[in-house]
Amino acid sequence: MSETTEAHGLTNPEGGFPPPEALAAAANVGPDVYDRAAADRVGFWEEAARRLDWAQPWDQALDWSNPPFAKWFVGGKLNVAVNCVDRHVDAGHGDQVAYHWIGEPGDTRTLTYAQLKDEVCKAANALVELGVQAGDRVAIYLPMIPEAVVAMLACARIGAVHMVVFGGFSPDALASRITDADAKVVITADGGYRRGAPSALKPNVDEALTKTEGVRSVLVVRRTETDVEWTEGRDVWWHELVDRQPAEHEAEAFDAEHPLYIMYTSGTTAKPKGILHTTGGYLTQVSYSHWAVFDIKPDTDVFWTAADVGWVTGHSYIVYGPLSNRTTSVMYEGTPETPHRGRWWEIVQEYGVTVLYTAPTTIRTFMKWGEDVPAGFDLSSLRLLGSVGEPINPEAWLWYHTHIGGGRCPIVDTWWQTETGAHMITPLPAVTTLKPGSAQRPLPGIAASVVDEEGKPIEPGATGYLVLTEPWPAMLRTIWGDDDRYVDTYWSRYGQGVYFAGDGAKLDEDGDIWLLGRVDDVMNVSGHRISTTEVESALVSHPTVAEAAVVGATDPTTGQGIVAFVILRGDAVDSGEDLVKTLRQHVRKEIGPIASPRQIMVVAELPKTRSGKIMRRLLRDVAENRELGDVTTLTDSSVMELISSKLPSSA
Ligand code: 6R9
Repeated sequence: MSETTEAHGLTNPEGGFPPPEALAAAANVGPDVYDRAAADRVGFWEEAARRLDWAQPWDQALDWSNPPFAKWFVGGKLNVAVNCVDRHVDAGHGDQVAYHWIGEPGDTRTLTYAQLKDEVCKAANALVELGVQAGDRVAIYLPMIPEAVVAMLACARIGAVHMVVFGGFSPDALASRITDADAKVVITADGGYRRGAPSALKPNVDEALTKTEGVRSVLVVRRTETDVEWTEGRDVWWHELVDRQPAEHEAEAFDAEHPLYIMYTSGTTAKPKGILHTTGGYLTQVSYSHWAVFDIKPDTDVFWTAADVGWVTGHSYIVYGPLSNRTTSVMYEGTPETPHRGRWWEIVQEYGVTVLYTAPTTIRTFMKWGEDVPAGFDLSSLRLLGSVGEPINPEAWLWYHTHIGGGRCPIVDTWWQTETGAHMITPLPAVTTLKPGSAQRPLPGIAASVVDEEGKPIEPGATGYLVLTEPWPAMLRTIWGDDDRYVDTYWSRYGQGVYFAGDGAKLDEDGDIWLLGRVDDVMNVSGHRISTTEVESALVSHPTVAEAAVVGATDPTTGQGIVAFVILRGDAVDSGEDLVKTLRQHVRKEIGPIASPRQIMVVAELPKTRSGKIMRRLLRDVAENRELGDVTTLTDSSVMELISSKLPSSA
């Protein structure tokens, strides 16, 4: 924790970053919260659940009589859409902006809570007209436009289960998800804007539907005005069906354990897992964590989760968390470099964004572009920053803190998963003295531990596996249609009631948790366990490196050899062998000789999923000279061709 690095001219102070006084004085949550939650964990979550409107109170807060199948708020009933929209309108906040939406080409839309309510009611009526009933599955394959939020809430309102598929996924990926979830309706658009051009969606749906049966209707939003093929009797325009519906819809309250949505996460190899979330517990934890971790002030904050709704982060922190807390949010359709590299900072300046939440990969991209870009904008409205998706290396943390946060904004590094539904390990901005690179402590009400192979808690200073030792309200309830796989994947490794997260973690002397990436990203070099994250972090701490991806490739002598792919910063010169030597030495110095990469390759891009996770599996294929595996979940599949063509050894 004491390391101070000269790289990028940023320093990492010995004592960490204490909470800013003004923020702490006015914070939603103070230091007492941890003891309160520890004294009565379930009672703490009941208190959090009372932040919502229940049509019928629960009889039992937690039923854990049949682990790992949890039931929260048993007997309680509520409607998620009413909690996210109607109750704010009823309380006189109808004119408050729910979303400042910004299209990539520069078009904008403002949606107040009252307007959102009307749209959601109309869409709910439209789905009913299409024959959708409570419990039916509806696939949503949309760009980042307001209709994505409206469609999700309309489903929630009528008790239909939404299943959002990221717009960058292929027809095959869409088809297999539709089949697995047995969706009856698909909601899509003609296309969306990405990198300055319309990118088609409807043709992908048409193709997907040749590979799966059971879809009766396709509801199509017009966004790009591109021509689309039309299947009469199946396809319906959103503006024709939804716009003519009445803006009134009587919402029914659903059981706390009624399914809310399915979200597929890619497994490493096997078929994607449909993670099932339910109603009451999910909304409770998402709402509480959004309010506590981002210190949300509904009357003054402008909150921006710069992510896609096709990722769980979008579900929990673009839609359900912010709306349940009556937040004003920014929603942006496009990519950060369109039409210029200052687009995000222009948005922060124009809308006065106060809280920004994004992924380390994006922060490293901004580092690569240089601090002069954000320096050209007024970012003084920002008061708090968040990070999610991957371990954030200290360099990127410090850069974000200095060049985006102006040195005054705390950064909450939030560890969680599609499966956990909401934040699990995270600092609290008014309480925690921040350590760059560490997610630090479990959220109040969450029980976590770092254990060894046998499941015994490790000593401070050691490395092990992150586990969750008590059920939590927003936990997944099962894998859709596959209870056995649910039990096997998450709950079998350490026995009953212990959730295996699949992430490596280190405990420091203060008991703070440092996430080390997925366990399958741990390399074994001559019997030493080295995390890819550690080596990546060391590489990125060198002034010439913007981003790094590290994989372990089979090695005849050492078991695995470390292969690194690096992207240089904009102003760095690729001096060939000299640079490679310098970087090797740098890693040696930072971690030790054992971590020195066998091979270092300078590349222009890295293969990433939409949530910003590097697909190391594909890099491993390259490093081991294999045929590439499935590339359908990449944002840009041409990246792999570029990388392969650069490889001297892959010929
Ligand atoms: C929300 C989300 C989950 C995996 C998780 C871990 C990694 C997410 C992190 C983090 C370190 C953080 N991860 N946040 N690692 N620090 N703050 O990303 O969900 O797409 O399901 O991924 O992401 O490896 O296990 P999901």
